[in-house]
Amino acid sequence: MKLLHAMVTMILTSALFAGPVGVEKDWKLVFDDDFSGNTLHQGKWSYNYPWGSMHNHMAYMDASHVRVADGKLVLRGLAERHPKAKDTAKFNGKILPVPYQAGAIHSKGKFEVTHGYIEARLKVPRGRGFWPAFWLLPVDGSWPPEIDVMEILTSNPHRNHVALHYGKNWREHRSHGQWIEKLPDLSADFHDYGVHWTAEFIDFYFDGKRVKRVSDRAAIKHTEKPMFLLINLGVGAWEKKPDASTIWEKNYYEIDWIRVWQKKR
Ligand SMILES: [Ca+2]
Repeated sequence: MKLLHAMVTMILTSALFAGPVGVEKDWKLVFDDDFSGNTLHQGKWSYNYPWGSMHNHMAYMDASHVRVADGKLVLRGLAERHPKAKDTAKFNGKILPVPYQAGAIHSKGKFEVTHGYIEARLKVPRGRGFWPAFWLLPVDGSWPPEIDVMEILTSNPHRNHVALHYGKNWREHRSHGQWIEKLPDLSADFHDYGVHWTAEFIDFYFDGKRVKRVSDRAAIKHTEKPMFLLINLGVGAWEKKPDASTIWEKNYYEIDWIRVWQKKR
C-alpha cells in the first residue's frame, strides 16, 4: 500500500511538474517548497530580511510570526510593538512609526537564480493595512535591480503590482512597473503569480496568463546577476496604515508552494 502510494505520488508529481503553468515545456525544476511538515525548511530559507528585521514599512519582522502548517507557509501581523524595533522606518522619504510586527523569509545564501520561471501560489490577508510581497533581490547586495512578482496593497485586493527596478545605482534608479487591475478578490482564494525572466524579456504571469512584458533590453541587462527570493508581510507604508477596521486575528498571508524552473539545456 505504501509502495502504491509512493508510485501514485511520483506519477502525479511528474505530471504536475512538467513545467510552469501557462508556458511552453522543456523546463527542469531547480527549487521548490510546498511547505509540507510543520517547520520552515532551514536548508532553503532564513527568517526576516538578510539585513535584519526592519525595512520600508511599519512592522518589525520576527520569526514567531512565521509558521508552516496544513501544507502552507503562514505569515501573520501583530498589532504590538516589538521591544527591539527602532522608533522609525522610512518609505520613499516618509518617516513612519513601527508599532507592529510581522514575518518574512528569504533564500539568500541558500538558493539563488539567474533567469528562469519563478512562481508561487498564494493568498493575501483581507482588509486594510497589509502589504504582502513576493520578490527578488541580487545576492551581491546591489540595488537596483529588483524584480517584484507580487505586491498587493490589501485595501484594494483586486490588483497586483509587478515591477522591474533597474539602473546603474539608486540615484539613477528607474522602473518598469504596472498595476495588473480588475483581478478577482486576491484575499479570497489562492492564485499563481509568476515571472519568466530571460535575457530578452521579463514576463509577468497571473494564473498562467501573461499580464505584462518588459522588453527593454538595456533595463533587463541590469538584472543579469544571481538573485534570491523574498516573501514578506509588510504593514502600512505604501499601503494605508492599519486602523480600527484592520483584521489581526486569523487573517494571514499564506503561500501554498514556490517553484523555480530553468530551461533544460
Ligand atoms: Ca503546499
